[in-house]
Amino acid sequence: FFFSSRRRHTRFRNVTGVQTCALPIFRSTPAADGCRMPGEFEPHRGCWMLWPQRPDNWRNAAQPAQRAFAAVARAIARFEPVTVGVSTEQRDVAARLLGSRVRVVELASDDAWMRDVGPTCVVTRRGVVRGVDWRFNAWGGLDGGLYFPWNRDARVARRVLEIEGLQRYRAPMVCEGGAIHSDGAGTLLVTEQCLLNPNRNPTLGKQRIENLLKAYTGARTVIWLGAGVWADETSGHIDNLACFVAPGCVLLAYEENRRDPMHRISHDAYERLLAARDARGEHLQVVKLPMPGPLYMTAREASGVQRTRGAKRRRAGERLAASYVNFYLPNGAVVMPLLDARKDVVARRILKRAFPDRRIVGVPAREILLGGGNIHCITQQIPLGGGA
Ligand code: KQY
Repeated sequence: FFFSSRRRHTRFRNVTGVQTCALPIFRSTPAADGCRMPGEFEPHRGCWMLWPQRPDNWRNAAQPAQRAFAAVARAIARFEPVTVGVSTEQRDVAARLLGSRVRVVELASDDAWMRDVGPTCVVTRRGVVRGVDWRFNAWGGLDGGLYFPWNRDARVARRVLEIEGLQRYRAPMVCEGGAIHSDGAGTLLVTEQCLLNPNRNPTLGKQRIENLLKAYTGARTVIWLGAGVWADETSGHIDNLACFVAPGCVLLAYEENRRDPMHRISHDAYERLLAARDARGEHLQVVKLPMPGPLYMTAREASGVQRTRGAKRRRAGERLAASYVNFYLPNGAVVMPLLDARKDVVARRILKRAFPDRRIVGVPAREILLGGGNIHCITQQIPLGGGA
């Protein structure tokens, strides 16, 4: 290790009454240190989110999105501690909407996608939690990225780890938390569309990317799916397409309508999953989760989003990348997006069957979808771990 004691803090700062410390960075990798990336379904210490405010991504000065984010935070806070990072100017608004059960800390960001800008946590064999800080380029940098600049987002993972008092690995590749799902037992699920996209790591080939993913998550097997959800502006994040229920079982967003361009994507993913073996050498059970919609942005919704040169333009009639796979798993529950009254009930029933011991809590999520993601994308868990 680069250092040996957690007490060797280098500096202290205050964030809304939270004392934080910048811990030295590890020069080794999580894999070399015997770490693994837990599944999201494993116990959590808590959940982190960010507060939406940019008017060129969220309509009507972000007010409807803020209400939706607050509903998600309050739903999760029934099951585990939630911290929301907010800008100084939004602190009071956020605190009022989030209520007393949610911790609010000042934290600068460019938008509100904690899954992608927050740390990916790993645990050592002794159960000590550490964080991986990936390089971030706003889902594609100057080649199709969603906004510019993104320098505040790029610092979020580090700040979260400082506030949590967790040690950090700095990964030498662009990646987002929503681009990987772990089964906690050595298997990673990813899409080629995202991780092999030249707008992420143009100088790295597939084998090098796979090796880096393994080095920084402790995974031994990477299962590559092809494309992500149709019209997904993240270049096809896995977290909108498929996720693990437990080792050996995957939920897949599946579009049955053969005339929908999403059908071919779902079916390709289904076949790849059936053919795959996980890190234990086992085949996977694949559960199909129907998709909402198709859903489109209305003219009224698009007109509420400010047009700027620094952010992707929102257009009326655009297909929305809606998926019920984009849920969050707090301790003892599933917080799922409600997106389409005709399909929500079926999705809820399938989720209940997949997670019989968890409460299923639905939260209206169209406002989050309008910003380009959903409940999973705006949350990031800190695993409980189990060590000293
Ligand atoms: O899929 C995610 N993990 C994040 C979605 C980000 C969308 C940005 N507009």
